[in-house]
Amino acid sequence: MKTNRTFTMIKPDAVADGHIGAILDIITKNGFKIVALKYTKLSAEKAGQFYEVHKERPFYAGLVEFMSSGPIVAAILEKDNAITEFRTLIGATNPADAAEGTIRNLYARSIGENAVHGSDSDENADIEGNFFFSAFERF
Ligand code: DAT
Ligand code: MG
Repeated sequence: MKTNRTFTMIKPDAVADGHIGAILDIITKNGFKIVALKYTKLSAEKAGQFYEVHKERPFYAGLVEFMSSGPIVAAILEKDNAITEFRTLIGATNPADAAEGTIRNLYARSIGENAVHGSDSDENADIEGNFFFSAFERF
């Protein structure tokens, strides 16, 4: 298991709001190397699979609908201590609680439409990266 990688998505709100370039710029300026990158769109079925861990939560249906509502950017990022460093860079789930200058503070619309995803563990970073990328699409 690689402990220096995380997985991210720029979610449909931030793509629709025109923030792909700004967000990738923040990510790379903060020392993350992009080792896989894809512009794609999740079907409701795929979004449901990705967020399966939340399927009993009251927000699950809305989350699946939102995440399949438009294109996203998926990426695997590399940096020492990537999971923790990236969670710090994106800020709290609810942008109202996200620290100044974090990606969610700058670009999220709401707790549900919060601009970016970041893996919460090395194990999930592996699972999530494999969900989107084959061995030929990562470097
Ligand atoms: P995070 O994305 O910060 O890891 P999470 O894993 O708890 O947060 O939840 C996954 C996503 O589900 C989150 O990015 C947005 C949505 N979500 C979480 N809590 C929510 C809530 N209370 N209301 C609406 N959407 C919520
Ligand atoms: Mg999470």
